[in-house]
This record gives sequence, C-alpha cells and structure tokens, in this order.
Amino acid sequence: MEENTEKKEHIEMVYDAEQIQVLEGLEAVRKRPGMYIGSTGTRGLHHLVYEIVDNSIDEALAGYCNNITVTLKNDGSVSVDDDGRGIPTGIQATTGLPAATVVFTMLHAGGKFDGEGYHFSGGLHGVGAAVVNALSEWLVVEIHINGREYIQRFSRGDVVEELHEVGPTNRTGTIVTWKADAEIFEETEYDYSTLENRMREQAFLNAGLQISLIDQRTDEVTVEKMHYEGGIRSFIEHIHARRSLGTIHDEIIYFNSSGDDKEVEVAMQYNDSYNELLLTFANNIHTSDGGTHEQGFKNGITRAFNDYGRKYSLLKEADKNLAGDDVREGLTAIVSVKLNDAQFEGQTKARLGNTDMRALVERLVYQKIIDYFEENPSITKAIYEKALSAARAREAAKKARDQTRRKSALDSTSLPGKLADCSEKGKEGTEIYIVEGDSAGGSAKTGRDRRFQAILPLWGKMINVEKTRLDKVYTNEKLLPVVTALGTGLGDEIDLEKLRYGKIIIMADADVDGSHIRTLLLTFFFRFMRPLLTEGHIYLAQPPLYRLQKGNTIRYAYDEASRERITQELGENNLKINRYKGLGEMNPDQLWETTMNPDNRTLIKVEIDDAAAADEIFTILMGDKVPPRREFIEKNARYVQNLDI
Ligand code: TSJ
Repeated sequence: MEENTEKKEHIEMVYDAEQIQVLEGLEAVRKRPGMYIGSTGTRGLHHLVYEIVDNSIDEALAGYCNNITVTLKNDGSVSVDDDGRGIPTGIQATTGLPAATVVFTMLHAGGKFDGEGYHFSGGLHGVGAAVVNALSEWLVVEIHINGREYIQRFSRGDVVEELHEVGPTNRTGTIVTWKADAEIFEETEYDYSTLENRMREQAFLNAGLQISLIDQRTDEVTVEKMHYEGGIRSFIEHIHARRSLGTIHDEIIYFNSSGDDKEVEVAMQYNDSYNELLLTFANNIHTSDGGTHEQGFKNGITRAFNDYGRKYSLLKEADKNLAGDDVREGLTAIVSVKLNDAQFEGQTKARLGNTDMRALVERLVYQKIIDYFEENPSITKAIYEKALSAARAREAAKKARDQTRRKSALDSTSLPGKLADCSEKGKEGTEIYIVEGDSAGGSAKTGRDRRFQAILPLWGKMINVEKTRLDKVYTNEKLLPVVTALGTGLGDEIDLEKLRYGKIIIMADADVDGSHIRTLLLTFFFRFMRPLLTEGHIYLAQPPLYRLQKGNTIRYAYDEASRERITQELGENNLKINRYKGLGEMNPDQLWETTMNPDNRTLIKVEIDDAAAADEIFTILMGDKVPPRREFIEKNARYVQNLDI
C-alpha cells in the first residue's frame, strides 16, 4: 500500500513538471532549434520530415499501418499521410486536452498514451511532433478515427483552432501537413534525393511497408512507390545493382532471430570489389558509429571463418588466423536489431551501447554462418578463397610497409624529392597543394607564399584505386609521395597527430583530366586515409575558367554565370575574354592571385557525412562500367559539376 501511494505521487510530480513545460516548452524550441534538431540548415529541415515519418513507422511496427505517403507540395509544405489507427483524440485525464493536441504542444509527450506505448519505438523520445510544430509557420493535423474526421491547426506551435470534428469518414489514419518556418530555417527547399534515400532505407528496414514519395513542386508531378517484401535482402540487392558490382554468390545470406524483447536480422553478400560496406541499424536508426551489435557481427563472422577453416584445414599454418578485415573484404552486410531500451551513445548518439546485444548477435552470426558453410560447400569455397587472398595481400602490405619504412621513405626525414616544402613547420596555418603535372607544379612553386604553402607535383602513371589493395599503394610511385609528404602513414595505422599540414588542397584543371585526378585522389583518401576526409583536412582549389580584361581592369570568372555577370558589369565593348584550358596556362602571379592567395581564392571543403553515399559515389565514379557512371553524373550534375568524367 505504502509503495503504491509513493508511486502515484511520483507520477503526479512528473506531470506537474510537464505542464509547466506546456507553457515554456515550445518557446524553448524556437529559441534554440539546434538543440532539438541539430541544425537549422538543410539537414535540420529534412530532419522535420524524418521526425514525423518516424511516428507512422512506429505505427507500422505496432502492426497497424501498411502505407505511408510523403508529399512535397508546391506551396513549400510537406504532408505525411498514414493508414494507421489515427492519433487518439480522447481527452487525457492528466492534461484535460485531447491526446492528439498534447502530441503537438508538449515536449516529452506522445508515443505513450496508456503507459504501454509501442513495442520498439524508433527512439524518438516522443518529442518529434511538438518540435516540428514549434518550427513550422503553420501545421495541420487531420485524424480519421472511429468513422469521424478531426482537424486541428497550429501556427509556430500555438493553437489556431482547437481539435474539432469535421465530418464522417470511411478510412483511418493520420495526415500531418506543415510548412517549415523561414524565420527559423536558412533553407526551406527539400532535396528530393535526400528524402528518397531515407524513405527507401526505411522501406528496406520494414519489409512489406509501402512508402510513397510524391513531388508536386513542378508541373511534372512524380510518384515513387517503395515497397520491398524482401526487406534488408532487397537492400543488399539494391546496393550491388546501384554500384554495378558483380557478386561472388547469387543468393543473399539471410538470417534472423526474434525473442520477446529483441530482434536481430542480418543480410549479407560478397562482391568482387575490395571494399567492405557494413550498415548497422538499431530500431531503424542508422548507427553510423557502430556499437555492440556491430561488434557482435564482426566477432561472429571472424570466429566462424577461423573455426571452419581450422576444421577443414583451409588455414594452412596452424597459428595463422584470418583477420576481421580479411573476412569482410568485398562484403556488403546489413545488421538490423530491434530492442526495447536502446541506449545510443557517443557525441552524435550514433553508437548502440546495450551490452547484451554483442553476445546475442555474435552467437547468432557465428552459428548461422557455420551452418551456411556446412550446407553450401561450393559457394563457401569461393568466399573462403577471397578471404585467403585478402589475407595474403595483407601480409604483402605488411612486408611492403616494413621495407618502405626501412628505406625510411614513410617517415618525414626523407621527403619526396619533388616536394617544395614550406618554411613553417606544423599543422597550424600550413597547407600543401597537390598538383598534377610539372608545368602547373612549376608555376605553383614560383607563385606560392613559401612560408606556409608547400607544393607537391604528382607524376607517373595513374592506377585505379578501386582495384588496388594496400600492398600496391606502398609500391606506387604516384601515391607513395603523397603519403610520405603528409607524414601520417595509411590504412589502419594512420596517425593524424603526425599530419604535416593543416590543409591538403587538390589543385587540378577544370577539365576532364583534372576531374579524373581529383576523383582518383579523393577515392584514395576515402579508401586508405579516410580520417583526413572525416576530420575536414581535404580541400579542392577552384581555378578560374575565364580571364576578362577591359583596359586595366582584370577580372576572373569561376563559372559561366559569373562570366556573364562580369560581362554585364564591364560592358561588352572592347572586352577581352580568355578561356583557361589549364593551370599550366597561367603564369605564377596569375595562379597566386586567382587560386592560391587566401584573400581571393575559393576553396571547396570536401565533407563526408554519409559514408555509404560517398562509397556509392566513389564506386560508381571509379568503376569500369560507363553507362552507370554517365547516368550517375547526369542525375547528380548539381553535386559533381567538377567531376565531368
Ligand atoms: F505524432 C505525429 F503527429 F507526428 C504523427 C503521428 C504524425 C503522423 C503522420 C502519424 C502519427 C501517427 C500516430 N500515426 N499513427 C499513430 N498512432 C497513434 O498515435 C496511436 C493510435 C492508437 C493507440 C492505441 O493504443 O490505441 C496508440 C497510439 C500511439
């Protein structure tokens, strides 16, 4: 009895606190939107859609929703429509308000109405709808429930119309439509492919659920229906098809387990590349920093390969084990777990922390892979051969590295002969220009400010980085000088503390050859020196395309639009326009003035926030199949205008 009373009091106190938040809560969201949605840039804008859609996906997870439609409307608003049960409209005892109203006006409300809530919630903590409401110029919710349709309107989080009935209906479900507040967001235009990728990912993760994406923003309205009965198996198929990767075995390896409060699902397939692509999810949230489920997967698969290899004498030397990297070379795998009390850790909350997931996933993966190996000997032979070949390459890389190190080519005491170093030492304020070709390299060396700018000209034959393993990098005359000049080492052993420059600037022509070298170097950094990219050290120089001269006035244009603008400004009479064909055409002073002088130049910082998307880009760009490459570039012209391969 005592215990009961105490519990009740406790609950009431929690609600008291929440009611105070009704008064202050949404104002707080508008004051510090970044705290709730991360940013007020395009990322934050798209986050609004995810927050709302996640509610419909929760309804699907609960087993009551089969269709979700996201519509981009031509007034700049978005709507999300589901065929679930409809948000409850009954009056909540604790607040005296309809449950639906509470969802949109109170932080820490939603999801759990009757104490139980959903089985595996998307981990939204239930604040999503109220946050979206607070950050919207206007928001409308329509609910179809018990044969009646209800509506409520809000503006910037304030109630404009109370929830009221508008008439009968013969469907059930919830429709939320909102217009992001331009007073809050720097950008209010949605990017179709960003939403498409996210919706497709969610359709893969929730087998059988149909998500439709409709774009009504232009005259040509498009409808895309995403619906995969194969779930994460279809995800693997999609990844390999998009990247035009050949597979080592036809059938995708798939297994799952479900207990009372935990579900694990794994799909995997080997391809003929050297790259690993492991995507892990917890409660449908992409865990880009991995965590216990990912660790369990890695442990399980490595142990399975080694035990199986031992049993059938595939591992020749008794003490030699395959490493994790060996068994995952060329592997694409999806691990999706669902659990009740997901703990997300780390700075970006993108790592699963629940410790019991490690052993659970490891045991499942180990047993199912052993079973698969025993049942599929010929496929297993091909897969195992690939892992053994990866192990041999790893051994070769180790030897090559030790040898290079013995020649001390990998430490900075013997820098590449062609490097023109700067006089200042250390990362602070220093930069290295990586330049293709001796003539541009010569101009850059003469034109630079030698105090803080180093120049490394590249020479020698190009290799396709996508077809290269680490062992070949150590003996490559084109790439090794880059590694040596940067000082960090590469692969697993990379050490950014040893980086010799703060900025690494790729300077290449604005033509086909230039874009090729740019893509090659970026791919190289992505595959072998990724921390340089993720820590934001890599930049692209922007050489001008045109030089415009009228009398003593000289201006430079970096694209067609600015050429036209400058032409208008100066007037066409007696205007001399030169198109630069390459960096080599510029004299050292011009190169300094237009491309290297920090006061005038434009640098593009290369940022990677989605490794899987970047992997796709590099695989397609560096792949040897031309049609997908052309199609990709046409589709993504906006992003890769400089990569006109
Ligand atoms: F929250 C929201 F506004 F963002 C939102 C919620 C937006 C959209 C587009 C859909 C939804 C939503 C909520 N779809 N379906 C539901 N379901 C419930 O809220 C619901 C219905 C019935 C019961 C029950 O226990 O009977 C419980 C819940 C949570």
